[in-house]
Amino acid sequence: MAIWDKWRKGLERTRQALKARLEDLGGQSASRDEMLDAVEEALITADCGAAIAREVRSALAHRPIEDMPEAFREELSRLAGPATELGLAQEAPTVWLLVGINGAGKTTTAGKMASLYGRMQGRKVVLAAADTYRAAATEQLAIWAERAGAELVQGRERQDPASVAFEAIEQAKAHRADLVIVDTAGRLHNRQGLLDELGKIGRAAARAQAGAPHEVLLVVDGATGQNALAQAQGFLGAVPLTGICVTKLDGAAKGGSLLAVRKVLDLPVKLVGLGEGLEDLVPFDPVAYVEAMAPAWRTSGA
Ligand SMILES: Nc1nc2c(ncn2[C@@H]2O[C@H](COP(=O)(O)OP(=O)(O)O)[C@@H](O)[C@H]2O)c(=O)[nH]1
Ligand SMILES: [Mg+2]
Repeated sequence: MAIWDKWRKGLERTRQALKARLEDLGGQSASRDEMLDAVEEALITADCGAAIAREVRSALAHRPIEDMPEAFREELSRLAGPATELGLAQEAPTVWLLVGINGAGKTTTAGKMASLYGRMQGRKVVLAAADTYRAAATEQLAIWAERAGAELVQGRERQDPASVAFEAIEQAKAHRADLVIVDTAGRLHNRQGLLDELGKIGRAAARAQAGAPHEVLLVVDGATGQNALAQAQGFLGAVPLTGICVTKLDGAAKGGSLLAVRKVLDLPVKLVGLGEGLEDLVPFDPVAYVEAMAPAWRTSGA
């Protein structure tokens, strides 16, 4: 499937939700206030959250009615931020760390990333299974490694996750691999325990390779809407994050949550998950995001 079709299909439900609220406005020759109300409600329906909905509303309030559909898209684009590449090491291997709560989609994303940046772009990838608390977590990553054609470094059960990350980087150097993607655990006995562990993994990576980790991506579940925001806030300021991966944008009509998460973290969205398959992870593209999400609607002035 072409990338554009993936975006459209993934954001189908969100687009329909926005459309249901916006598309009749032209025919009814709605007043400015009715239109602004509809825009605000539509954005809340798509889980952008009240702050973003108000922000877009006030930006549109001064525009001529006939410009509103275009201004709506412009605002969403501005809020989505620019497309940003993932950071690379000057000298291989590059190390990328995935963090986030249980079920957010870290392991799946690690596997999809190995396919996207490995097999599809010709890089040699090592996947590090640093979630050593559950045997099933390593098995799940092993299946992805197989599918993506990547090497897997797995720890013994209960092995210190930081030492698994360290060994994976050492193996990548020995095997002349380009990229190490570290999958981590999402749940520990408490939040501080998790954050301490992630900090320790980061320091182990830095000992093994200069400048590592070159990315620390927070993986958040976009299908949980405003809960994604709470997930993000839990990590805010605790781990030095460099970017966001929003998964499951296809899962519900809550694609606007991406905007809310970006705003609260003030970090670039770098990747999005648009489905469960190996090829359903794509680099974030704000133009495709807005085009796929914003329905075509006209105003009586247009
Ligand atoms: N529909 C959809 N499902 C996803 C996506 N990413 C992950 N999932 C599903 O989310 C569930 C949890 O993913 P997992 O990678 O195990 O989460 P982890 O606990 O953070 O490692 C799995 O059933 C995945 O198939 C996505 O982009 N779209
Ligand atoms: Mg996992």
